[in-house]
Amino acid sequence: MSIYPLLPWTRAGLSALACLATVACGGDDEGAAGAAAGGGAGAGGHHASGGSAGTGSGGAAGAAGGASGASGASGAAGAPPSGLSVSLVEPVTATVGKSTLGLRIVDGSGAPVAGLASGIALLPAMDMGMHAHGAAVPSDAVHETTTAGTYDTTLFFPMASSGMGSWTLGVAVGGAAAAELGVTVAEAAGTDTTHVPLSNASDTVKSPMGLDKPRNWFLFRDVARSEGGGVTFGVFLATVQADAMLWPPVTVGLTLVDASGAEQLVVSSVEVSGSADGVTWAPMPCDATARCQAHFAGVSGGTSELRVKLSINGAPYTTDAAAPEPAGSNGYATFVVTPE
Ligand SMILES: [Cu+2]
Repeated sequence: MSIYPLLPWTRAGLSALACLATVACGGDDEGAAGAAAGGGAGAGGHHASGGSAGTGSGGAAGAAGGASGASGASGAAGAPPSGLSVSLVEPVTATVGKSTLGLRIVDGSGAPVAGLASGIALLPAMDMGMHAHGAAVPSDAVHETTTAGTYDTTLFFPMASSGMGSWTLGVAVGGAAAAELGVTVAEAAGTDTTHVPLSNASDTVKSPMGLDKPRNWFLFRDVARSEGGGVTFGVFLATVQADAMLWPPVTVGLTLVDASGAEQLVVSSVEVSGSADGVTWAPMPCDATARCQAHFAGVSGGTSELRVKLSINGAPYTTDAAAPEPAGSNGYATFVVTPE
């Protein structure tokens, strides 16, 4: 608890931001964040691994150094203007799952500062007392709006603020820490599924207690639209790196490192497929921002269940980390979907 306030912008934070900029970072796993259907069914699972020893934060701090390097792009943003002030645009409506938060950035004289989008890095962090963890940040998370000095940011939160933990959003501009903002993340409304973790027993990370446990790969609901006589459904795919603070988007080439910075896993293939009936499966191709989607013809515009399978490097990932059961339901994520 006491070490936490130092985390985001000291060792772990700054190198983590470097990782975000280059995408080449790796992962440990944190909190078995449950499959959060709205209404809060998901929060409990995450805490099941809580109550752990106080080593989590320290481990996080040590981790991040690893596989950054590369990418001159982040440096191109240059030095941040000095005296920047960053605040959240009200009202703040963050919920579990996909959320958009507005940032307002002004200079020392209070004038809006435009043109910063490519240099803004986000580091969401949840302080859970004995340990801390992050949330998923897409590579295209930040978009400048038409209102000068304001930026929309898209984040995917795995759990809600509660008595068990609170969220902050670290913001860096041009590689320098600019703000650490408190954010209240509410449970999602309704009954739609916000995200589902899948895992494979052979892909493990150290828990804060030092135990090997399956790494979570999260499918976050991204889009669900009624159109063309069916439903277009898409997920955003992220995983968790060894320090638990970084939840990188999953694309081919992603390198995951352990807490010492040693390479653990390189993503060489990502296969996502979906099914409305559990019988017929169709590819859900993933793009460069780790969005994977497909159109499901004939699915009604009402609430339905869509199933999504994930394979990484040819290995199936399941709801219980075990091999898929031929007649069971562990081989895919199930999303309750009410399309827009
Ligand atoms: Cu948490």
